[in-house]
Amino acid sequence: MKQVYMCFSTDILHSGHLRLIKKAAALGELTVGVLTDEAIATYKRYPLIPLAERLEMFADIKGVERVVVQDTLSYQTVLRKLRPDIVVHGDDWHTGYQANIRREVLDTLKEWGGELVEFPYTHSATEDTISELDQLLNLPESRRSRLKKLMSYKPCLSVMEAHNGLTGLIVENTRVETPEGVRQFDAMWVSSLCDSTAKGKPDIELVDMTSRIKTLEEIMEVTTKPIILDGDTGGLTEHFVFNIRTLERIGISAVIIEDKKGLKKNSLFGTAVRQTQDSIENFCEKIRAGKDALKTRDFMIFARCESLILEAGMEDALERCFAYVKAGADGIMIHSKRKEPDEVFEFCRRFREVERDTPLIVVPTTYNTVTEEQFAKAGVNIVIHANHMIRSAFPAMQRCAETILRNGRSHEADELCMPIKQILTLIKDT
Ligand code: SPV
Ligand code: MG
Repeated sequence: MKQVYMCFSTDILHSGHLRLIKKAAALGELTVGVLTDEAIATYKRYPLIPLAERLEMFADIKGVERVVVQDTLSYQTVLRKLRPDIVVHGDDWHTGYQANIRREVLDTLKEWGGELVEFPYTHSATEDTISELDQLLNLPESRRSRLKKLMSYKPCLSVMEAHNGLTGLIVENTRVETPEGVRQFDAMWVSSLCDSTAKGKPDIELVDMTSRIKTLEEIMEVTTKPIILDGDTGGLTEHFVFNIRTLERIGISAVIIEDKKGLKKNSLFGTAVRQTQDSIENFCEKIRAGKDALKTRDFMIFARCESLILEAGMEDALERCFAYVKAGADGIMIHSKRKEPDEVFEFCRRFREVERDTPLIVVPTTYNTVTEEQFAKAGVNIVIHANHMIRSAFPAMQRCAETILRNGRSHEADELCMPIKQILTLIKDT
């Protein structure tokens, strides 16, 4: 009897899948590979049904002899292990990122003379319903816990700034194909700088928590990816404990609070403006009070250290961060405004000598020649691109405004603008 292999990433079965399974089972003894949550999350949405349940689901289908876990998008490892005579797939993977995977399957099968059988892929109306089910991913319980899950899957997460519904949609939906596969952002950063700037206000904790939460709600309404909030200093501890519960309840995954006090100014001013660092004792007390106020284990408080920004030195940064971890911080964000990454790398190395697992976060706005891959090697777990949606939008909008003023009409600005047809259909369900 011929050995047949198929792999599935779907968590909701429809008649198209069942027909394909029936055809595959008719060719021989069918093994179904089930992709791990981790592998699925790297290229499309996070699965609604976890791996263990999906394994059971496929095992119960008539014609499926056995199920195995496939833990990468690439079939190579699993195929070399099983050496099937036939691999079955729908004929919808000739283009895009899947084309590389298909080519690799063909090359691997050649090693033992196996063959690829492709059946016509049939779109099912159920798939439209499934994409509506994606909305379940934005329920607070589901979204809140997903940052922690993603951190357990991936050594380093890529996080992008969003400051309203539209930028949230861009972070949610932007995908690029690279030779290594599809890339997308893992989560969103709701920056105090960008949230304030979008409202035409300075980044000095003037935009209050009620307004910050309105921004969060706007983003959350149209997206599903987890959110890290820039919580500035966290304010008074007595206020922080209330605010943090609100954030946890609405489905935010983490807040980052910085160890400054008094009138906060943006860190990228460095020592050019007066900024005061809080005492280790006070800041640890704030972290402890925040942790005590939480109701779930999913929500995280990350402590942000400003010692390097304020030129208080590496020893001060390390002493503080070790204390913050002891006080219960779920991770450390080390901030720097140097052009070179040296001090951040030194911090990571020395921090990791003591704290092997505590998540480390960096915000490489100034030292941005370093890639996420290089940060991952240095032990960093989250890279935040903190302000790039608003910084790219502003010059584009200003150029358009100037072009219209200069010409007394908008014709010359057309090339700077998205076509009307596209803006009309940019938002789904318009
Ligand atoms: C923000 O994005 O608001 C931050 C990061 O706090 S930074 O602007 O670099 O201080
Ligand atoms: Mg900020």
